[in-house]
Amino acid sequence: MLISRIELREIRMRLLHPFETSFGVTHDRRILLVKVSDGSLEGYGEVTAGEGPFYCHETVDTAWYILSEFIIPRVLGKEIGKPDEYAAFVAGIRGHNMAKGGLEAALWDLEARRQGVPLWKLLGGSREEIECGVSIGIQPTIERLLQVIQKEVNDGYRRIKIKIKPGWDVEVVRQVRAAFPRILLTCDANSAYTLQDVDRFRMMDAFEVMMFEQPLHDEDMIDHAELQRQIRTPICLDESIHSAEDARKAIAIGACRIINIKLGRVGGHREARAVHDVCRDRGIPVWCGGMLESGIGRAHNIALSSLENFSLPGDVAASKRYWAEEVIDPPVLVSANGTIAQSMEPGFGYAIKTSFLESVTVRNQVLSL
Ligand code: OSB
Ligand code: MG
Repeated sequence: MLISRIELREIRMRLLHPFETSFGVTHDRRILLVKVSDGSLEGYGEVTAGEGPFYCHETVDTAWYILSEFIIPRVLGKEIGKPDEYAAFVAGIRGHNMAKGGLEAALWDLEARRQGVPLWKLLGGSREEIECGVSIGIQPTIERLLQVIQKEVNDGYRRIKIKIKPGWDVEVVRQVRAAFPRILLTCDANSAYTLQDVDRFRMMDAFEVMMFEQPLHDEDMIDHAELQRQIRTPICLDESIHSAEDARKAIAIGACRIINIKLGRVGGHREARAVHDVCRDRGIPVWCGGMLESGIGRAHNIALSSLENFSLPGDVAASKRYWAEEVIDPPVLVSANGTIAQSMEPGFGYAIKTSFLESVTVRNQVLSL
C-alpha cells in the first residue's frame, strides 16, 4: 500500500469518573489519533500516551513531536507491503513505542479494510468473544470502593482489578476480600513500592489475589524476581515490558508469572503478537491492558485480545464506563455475562462518528503527498 496521507488529530474528552492511580488523577483525557490513507481507504489508530509523563515517559505532546518530525517523514509516500514491514521503517528511532504504535495500529486497520476482513482475523485471532474485567481507581473511602465493585459485579465483569498504593493496600484488600469472597481479584500498584515493602505483599498473600501487577519500579526486573521468590501470589508485569525480548528475559529470571500486554507500550500489533508468542511458548498467560482509550484504541484492544493466549480477562470494558459519548458507532458493548463479541466488519469493525470527532478536536495536522 502507498501511504499517501497521514493525519494527526488531538481530541479532548472528559471521563465520566475521574481515575486515580498511585501516580495521579485523570479527569480529562487528551487523546492523539492517527489516520492513514492509501488514496482510497483509511485506517485509524490511537496513541495511548497520557497527558503527563507519569505512567511512562511518553506524553501526547512528545508523541505528536516524534510522529510529525521523525516517524511520518519515514513512511509518507512510501510503499509498505504489509503492516509487519513498518517496523523496519522506524527501527532507527529509539523508544517512543506509543508514538510508533499509534501509526502502526492505523496501518493494520487500513490493511484489514483493503483486504475486506476483520482486523482480529488478519491478526490471526481465534477468540470470537473476549472476557472483560474492570480496573477501578483509588476511591475516597473503602465503603465507596465496595459500592463500585458491587456495581461492576452486577454488570457482569469477570475480574475486578483495584489500584493500590502505600497506605491504600493491606486493609483495603482485606475488606474487599471479606465482602466479595469469590470474585477474581487483582491489585495494580503502578510501581509504587520497593523491595522494602515485601512484608506488605506477604500480608496480602493471604487474600487469594490473582496477581499483583507491577509492584516495583518500571525499569526493574531483578527486584521483581526477588519479590516473586518471597511471595506466593503471581506477579504480573505491565510497565517493565516493552518488547518480546523484555518478556523473554523477565520470564527467564522469574520476575513474573503473568504479563499484561498493551499495544502502545510495546509499539503496536506486531510486537504485541511477539510478546504473546514468547509468553505462550513458555506457559505464561497474558491479558490485554487498557489506557483509558477512546473507542478507536478500545477497538484495537478487542481485536488484539482475540489471540489464543489472551486467556485471562483484560482491562477492556464497555465505552459507557468511560464516556458520555463515544467516537465510534456502535459503542463498545459488554454482555450481561462480561464478554465483548468481535465485530465481523472489515478493519477494526466500528464506524467513526465523524461529526462528533470534529466537535471534540482541538488540533489537527495533515501530512500528504
Ligand atoms: O496500569 O493498567 C494500568 C490506566 C492508565 C494508565 C495505566 C493503567 C490504567 C488502567 C486503566 O488500569 C485501564 C482501563 O480501564 O483502560
Ligand atoms: Mg497496570
